[in-house]
Amino acid sequence: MSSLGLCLNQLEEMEEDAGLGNGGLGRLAACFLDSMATLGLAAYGYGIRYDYGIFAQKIREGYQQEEPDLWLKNGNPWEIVRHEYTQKVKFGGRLIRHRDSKEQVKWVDTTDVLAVPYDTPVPGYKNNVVNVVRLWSAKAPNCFSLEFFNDGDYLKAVFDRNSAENISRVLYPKDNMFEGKALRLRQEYFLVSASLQDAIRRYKSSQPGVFVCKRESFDEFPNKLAFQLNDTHPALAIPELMRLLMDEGLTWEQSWNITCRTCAYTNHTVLPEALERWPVELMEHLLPRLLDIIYYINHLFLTEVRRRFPNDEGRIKRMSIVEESPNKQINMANLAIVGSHAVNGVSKIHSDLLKSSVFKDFYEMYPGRFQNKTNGITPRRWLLLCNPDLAELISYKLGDGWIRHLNQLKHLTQYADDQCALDNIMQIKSRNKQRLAEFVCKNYGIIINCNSIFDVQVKRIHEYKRQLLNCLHAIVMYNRIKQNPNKHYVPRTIMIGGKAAPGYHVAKKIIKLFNNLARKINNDVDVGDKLKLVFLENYRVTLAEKVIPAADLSEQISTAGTEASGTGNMKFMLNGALTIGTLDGANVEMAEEMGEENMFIFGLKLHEVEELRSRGYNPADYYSCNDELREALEQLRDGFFCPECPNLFTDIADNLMHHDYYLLLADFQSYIECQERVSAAYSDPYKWARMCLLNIASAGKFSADRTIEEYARDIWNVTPSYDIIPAPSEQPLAPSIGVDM
Ligand code: OAK
Repeated sequence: MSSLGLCLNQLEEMEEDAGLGNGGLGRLAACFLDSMATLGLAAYGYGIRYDYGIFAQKIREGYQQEEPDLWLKNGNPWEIVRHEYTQKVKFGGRLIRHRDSKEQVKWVDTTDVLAVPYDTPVPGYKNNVVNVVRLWSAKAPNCFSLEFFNDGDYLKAVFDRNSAENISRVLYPKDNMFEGKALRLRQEYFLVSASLQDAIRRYKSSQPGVFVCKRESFDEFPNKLAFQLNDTHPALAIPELMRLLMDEGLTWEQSWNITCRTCAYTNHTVLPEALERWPVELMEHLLPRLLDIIYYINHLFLTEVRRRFPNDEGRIKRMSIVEESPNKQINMANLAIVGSHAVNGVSKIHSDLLKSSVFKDFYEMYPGRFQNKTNGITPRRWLLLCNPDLAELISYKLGDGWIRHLNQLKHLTQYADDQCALDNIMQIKSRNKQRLAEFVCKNYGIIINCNSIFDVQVKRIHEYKRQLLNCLHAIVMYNRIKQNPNKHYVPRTIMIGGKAAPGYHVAKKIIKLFNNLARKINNDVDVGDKLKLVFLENYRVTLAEKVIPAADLSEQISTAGTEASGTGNMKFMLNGALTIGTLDGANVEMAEEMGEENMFIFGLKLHEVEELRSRGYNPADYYSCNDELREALEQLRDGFFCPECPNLFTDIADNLMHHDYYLLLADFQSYIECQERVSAAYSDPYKWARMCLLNIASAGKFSADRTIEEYARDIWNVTPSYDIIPAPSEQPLAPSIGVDM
C-alpha cells in the first residue's frame, strides 16, 4: 500500500459505515454477532440489505437535514452474493382451501419477489471461527409483470419491476416508533420468509441421507435450530413457520409444537407508540395465508385463556392477538408471546416491568416463559479497537485474558489507590480528549478546552431520553456564569449527538434548540472556555468510536421506566467515563456492579414516577417555586435564544410547563444538584481517576459474551459447535466451517 502511496488509516476513514439499523436495537445485534462467533456458536444473523441505510445528518443553520446514505456506491468488498441460495417470497393472491382443512390451503395467484442473499463474514476473536451475516436483497423475477409484456406495455412492465425491488430500497428511519406502512410490512415478511426457507433448506441438507419428506423428518428441527426474534419486527416468523411446515405435510399440532419450541422473543421497548399493530385489512391484502393462520392461532389461544380464566372477557380482550377496536389490527407482541417458548426483556428493571405491567396477563398465564437477559456490548470493538491505549494499559497490568473474559477487569481494583496507574489512565483519557478536540476543531471550527469536563450525550434524539433536560442544565450554567462571571467554575464542554427521525418535529426542534444555545454561549466573551456546546453532527458507529474513549461524563438521563436497557451507557463505562444517570434500564445494574458511590444518580425512581403520575402530575408545582427553572423556561419562551424568530421555542417551553409527559421538571432540581456534585468531583483529580478505574473494573458483567452465554444456556440450549483453537499468527488459517451454508 505504501508503494502505492496509500495509508491504511486514511483508507479506513473513507470506508462507509454499514448503517443498516436505527439505534440500540441493530447495534446490539451487531455486538451479539461478534460474541457468538467469538464463543464458537454456529449462528447466523439475518437482515435486509438496504440500498440506503440510515440517512446522513447534515446540520444547516442549526437544523437537521437528511441526505440519502448510498453506502454501496463504491462497492462493498466484504460481501459475496450467493445466487444459488435465492428464495422466492410470495405476496397478495388468494386462498384455495381443501375441504375445510386448516392445513391444506393453497396460496395462489401471488406476486412473487426473489430474495437474493449477500453474505458478510463475521470472524470470532482470534479463534479460527467465521460466522456469516446474510442480508437479503429484493429482485423481481424474470417473469415479473408478464401480463404487461404480453399486452405490449413494455415500459409499464419494466417500471413495475421497480416496485418489487423497492422492498429492500431503504431503512425506515424511525427509532422506537411504529410506522404502519405497507412497504414496511412487506419488508418484515420478506426478511422472515426468505430466512425461514433458508433455514429449512439447510436443515434438510444437514439430515443424513437424502431428505425424504415425512412427518418425522422434522422431529429434530427444534433441537437443531433456534430463532431469536429481535423485537416483533420478525414476529411473522411464527405464522410463516407454521405455513412452511404445514406445506411440508405436517399437521397443525405438529407444526405448532415445532414453532413454539423453536421461536423465542426479545422485547426491546415498553413505549406504547413503538408496539407494532398491523391493520387486518392490509394483512388480508398482502398476506392472506398468514392472516388465516393467525386467526386460527388466536382462536385456539383464546379458547385456552377462557378455560384458564373463565368469565373474564376483559382479559380476553387484552390478550387477543386480533384487536377489534379502535380498528381491527394484529397485535404483534401478543402473537410473539403466544408463539414462543421464551420471552425476555433486556435489563432487570425492564424485564420486571414486562411482568408487572405491559405483559402482566401473559405472565399470569405463562410465568415460566418470562426471563431477563441484560444487554451487553462487545469489548473487542468498544475497547480493544476504539481505545487501543487503554486496552494496552489493561493488558500490561492484567494480561490480555480480559478480551475474551471481561470479568477479569475486576482485578484492576487492586490499582484503585495506585497513583501511577491512575495517572496512566488519566493520561490516556487526556490524549483521547485531545484527539477529539482536534476533530471538533477541524470539523466544526469550535475550539474546546481539553481541561474541561467532556460531558457527552450521544444517542437517538427522543423526548423520553430527555436531551432537553441536558439543554436546561446548559442554560442554567450559562445564566450563572453571566450573573457572576468572576466566580470559579469547573469548565465544561457539553456535547450532544444523535439523529432525529425525519418526521419527528419535536426531536428536530430539540436539535435546533441545542444549536442555538451553542451559538449564543460559544460566542459570549463572558463565558470564554468555561462552557462550550458542541453538536456532534451525523452521530454513527465510527463517530462513537472517537467520542466514547474521550468522554469524561456519560449522560444516561431517561425518565425511570422508559429506556429498556441502553448500551451506550456500558460503552462509556468500559472506557472510563463516569455516568450521570437515572435508575433506569441497565444503569440500575451498572450502579449495582460499581457501587452507587461511583455513579452520579439522580431523579425519581420507577415507583416514584408511577406514584407521581397516579397522584396527578402538575409541572407548575415545580417551576413556580424554582427561580432558575422559571428563568430558563421564560428565556425559551420569549425568544432569548432565537431573536430572529422569537416564537421558535415557545412550544417547547409550553409543553414542559403544561404537559411534560417525561417529567423533566420533576427531575430538574435533582439533576442540577447532581451536576454540581459532578463538578466538585472533577475538581479532585485523584478522586475522579479512582472512580474511573472502578468503573472500568466493574464493567465485566456488560460484555455481550456474558449475555450470549445466557441466551445459549437458558433459551437456545446450545453449546459451542466449533473447537476454539486460538490461532497463532504464523500458522495458516484453515477454514473452520463446513462448505454448505
Ligand atoms: C426500536 C424499535 C422498536 C422497538 C425497540 C427499538 C429499540 O431500539 N429499542 C432499544 O433497544 C436497545 C437494545 O436492547 C435498548 O438498549 C434500548 O434501551 C431500546 O430503546
